[in-house]
Amino acid sequence: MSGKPDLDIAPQPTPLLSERWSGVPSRLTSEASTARTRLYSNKTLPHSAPRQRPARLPPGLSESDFSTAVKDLRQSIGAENVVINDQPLKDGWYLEHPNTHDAFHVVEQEELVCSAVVYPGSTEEVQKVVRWANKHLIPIYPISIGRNVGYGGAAPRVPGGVVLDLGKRMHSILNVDGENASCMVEPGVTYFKLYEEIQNRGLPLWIDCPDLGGGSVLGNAIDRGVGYTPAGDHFANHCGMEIVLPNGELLRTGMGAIPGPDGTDSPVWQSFQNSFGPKIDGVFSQSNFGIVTKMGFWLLHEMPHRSYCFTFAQDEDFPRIVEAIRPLAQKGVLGNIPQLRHVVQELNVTGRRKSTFHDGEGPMTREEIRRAAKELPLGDCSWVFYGTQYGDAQSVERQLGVVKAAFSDIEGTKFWLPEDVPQDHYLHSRVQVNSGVPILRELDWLNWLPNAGHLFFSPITPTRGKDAQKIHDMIVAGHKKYGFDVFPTLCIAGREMHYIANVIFDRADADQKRRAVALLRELVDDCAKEGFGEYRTHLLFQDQVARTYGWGDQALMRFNETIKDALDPNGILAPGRCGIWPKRFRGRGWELGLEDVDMKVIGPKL
Ligand code: EUG
Repeated sequence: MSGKPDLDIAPQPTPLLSERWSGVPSRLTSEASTARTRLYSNKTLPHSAPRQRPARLPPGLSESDFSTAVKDLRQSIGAENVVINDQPLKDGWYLEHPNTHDAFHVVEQEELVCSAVVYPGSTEEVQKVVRWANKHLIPIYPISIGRNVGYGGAAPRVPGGVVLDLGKRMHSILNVDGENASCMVEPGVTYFKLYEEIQNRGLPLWIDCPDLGGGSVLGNAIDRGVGYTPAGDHFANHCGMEIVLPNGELLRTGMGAIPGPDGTDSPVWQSFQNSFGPKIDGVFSQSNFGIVTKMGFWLLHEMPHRSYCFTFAQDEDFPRIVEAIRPLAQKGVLGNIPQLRHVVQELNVTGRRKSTFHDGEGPMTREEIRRAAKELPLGDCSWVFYGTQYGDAQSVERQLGVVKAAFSDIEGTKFWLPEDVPQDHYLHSRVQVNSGVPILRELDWLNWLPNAGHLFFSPITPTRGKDAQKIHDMIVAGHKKYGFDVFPTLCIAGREMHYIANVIFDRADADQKRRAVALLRELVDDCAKEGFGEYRTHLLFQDQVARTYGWGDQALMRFNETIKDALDPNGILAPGRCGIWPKRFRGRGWELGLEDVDMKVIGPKL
């Protein structure tokens, strides 16, 4: 990059929730502006650069085909609701994020981009867009908010696809039912928005949120995301969906399939998850079979809670920690989905730069991590377990006794309560997230490197020391080979753990981007050889991951393709999402695999 970057780091307020559906609640304005200033101070890339190439067209369409199609759509849903993506691309940051491309691009910024963004204002308009896509054979890619960070953001899998940005005009909280402890939301409702609404109504209810609060409640659930209260499995806590099918028809799942009297909704839609016959909600998660326009969720009743952490002395304690956790989790002693983090996370969640601790290339050494950790509130340690117990004080005290006893055999273990650490320590952030308060703390990771982007590698490991160690060893070896720091966060349940390795790279460094891709490709492959797979992955790894689930000569994929072809014969809905290609695209060189590290062109290989 040449010249002086046009950095716009003047302290400028980030959009508020009261001004913009995707904005930040006023209680977080100062955190947001600090985060923005800090992130931008670590940026050397220009805010935006002139486009190197003409705007992308949908595959197979000429410029004039596309312009005819756009004219057609503008007439049907309003000219202002169809925007061509021909302006300079801006990566922005979490709260001012793009809906045109992947802000954390691991390929060239202009590669994984849409041709246009469309803003439907109602379910009927979503149906219109779907019928339009069928007529013109244009791939559409629905997003709710577009903050699927580390997994592809707002980008369509097929360059030149049309992004269907549902959130901008469909962000109503359709219902909050205090008696049923449930709600129904549209795609553009963020955790921030739902939380504020429940607070404003004075209801004694909790939501469950992930680590960052700006995502879509609906979008996160259908991507099968995780949160940290007792209702941390988001998809498992949904109740009822409304879906626009790829042919434009409308479907309701669960008890929503029973029409209420006089055109009303069934009164049990948010009370019972099933209908009669096959339970089909699952096929609309991590798929491209329909566009979810409404979704119900169960809420929790607020309750007293106590967050805490344990520190463990040795890296080698890892399998013993896992063994100690398993019975606690299976018996329900652990009230939530706790996190186990390596101590290096203590460093990067302070928002400091890696260069504070390490000179030059390559990952931090163990000695450097140890030296830096010594200066932090929890001191020199190896693993940190962040948990929360729920219930009245006496009950929490008893539960904590059981948890402490379980870890007592591991030498050097220390127990910490929020009052034992300074106000700015991460444990206070866990207090909030583990009681359903959406925040922004985890953004601090991205100050580790200049222009930081990140990718998640997210295998499922058994909650069993031996297997967890095996996966951890593969991840450590891979990171070493490709020169990345290992940032493991494990979200732990009784029988499995979501092992989340966050690969942080400098978006200005093409070689780092290439190495990040090579690392992910290799880890997906290594894990698959041992019978392990990922729960979720970035767009560009979805083909590879989907095909690791290949038991029975790709029986699962063939089943998914059968459904896809039946529901979407023209292949217009998010082709390639989760590795599922409609027959119009299938076997024509779109699929990406282990060998696709240099992805100069995302599209049919010649
Ligand atoms: C995290 C957890 C995830 C995920 C991405 C990030 C946590 C980061 C359990 O799933 O997919 C602190």
